[in-house]
Amino acid sequence: MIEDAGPAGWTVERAVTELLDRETGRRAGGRLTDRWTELDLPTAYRVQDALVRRKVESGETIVGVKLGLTSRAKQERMGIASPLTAWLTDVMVLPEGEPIPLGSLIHPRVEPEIVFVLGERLAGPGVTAASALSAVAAVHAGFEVIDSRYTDFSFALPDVVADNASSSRFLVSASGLPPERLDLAAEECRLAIDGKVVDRATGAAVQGHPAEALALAANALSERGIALEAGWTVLTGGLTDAVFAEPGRHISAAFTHLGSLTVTGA
Ligand code: OOG
Ligand code: MG
Repeated sequence: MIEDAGPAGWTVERAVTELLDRETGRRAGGRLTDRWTELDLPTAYRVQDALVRRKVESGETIVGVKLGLTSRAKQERMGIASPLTAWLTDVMVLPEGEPIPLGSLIHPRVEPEIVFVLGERLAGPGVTAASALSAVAAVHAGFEVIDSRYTDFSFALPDVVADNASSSRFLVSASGLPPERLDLAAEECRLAIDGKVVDRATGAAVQGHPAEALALAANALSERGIALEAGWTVLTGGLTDAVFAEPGRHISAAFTHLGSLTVTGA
């Protein structure tokens, strides 16, 4: 895409190149907004979309979307109160039992999430939690591995949106349950490090109910002409604060009904 450069020579494509270089070079760096002071939210989403377009051009496939900053625990830790959306691709899938590849990441952190797999296409606007949930085929336990391309995970909202919301890897439990069999607001998750529980939260932590987060994603994406497709995976956002992955550290999440998951850094 050719477009006018901003005052400091910034373009969407230049920002994409910078963020992808950091990812492949395993280097975190300063906030884009420190140097590209005009970077606003709509432009940041254009960076995010262009970034995933580059990944698709290099052979990756879009498999779903994620929400970020949907719980108070995450919002308070990151200092940003607005939820956001970002893209998931097939390369981000971490098969269950495989370690987190610390050698190819920058400073990965792990957070437990409630995950939806869609049975039907879901397009906003006007999506409610109830209509969102009726498009869900199965609910799974999940972990997201986030790996910000900013030093110390320090960013403003446009920075993290441009960086595809720190997305890096994710894993989803093998078996899911139909949503009607669950009370997702009450579903509890206990997060443990090496067997010791360090945090806990229920699904209500995510926008009151994870289906509210799904509706939020469908409605927000519709403003950019994007629908959620049948078969897509949706990460509804970290239930608790994230914990750092470290060599040999076992991080596990035990849910009331969704089962348990463990990941280990290696
Ligand atoms: C931004 C991504 C947030 C979540 O689940 O809240 C996110 C970050 O924390 O680096 O994925
Ligand atoms: Mg997340």
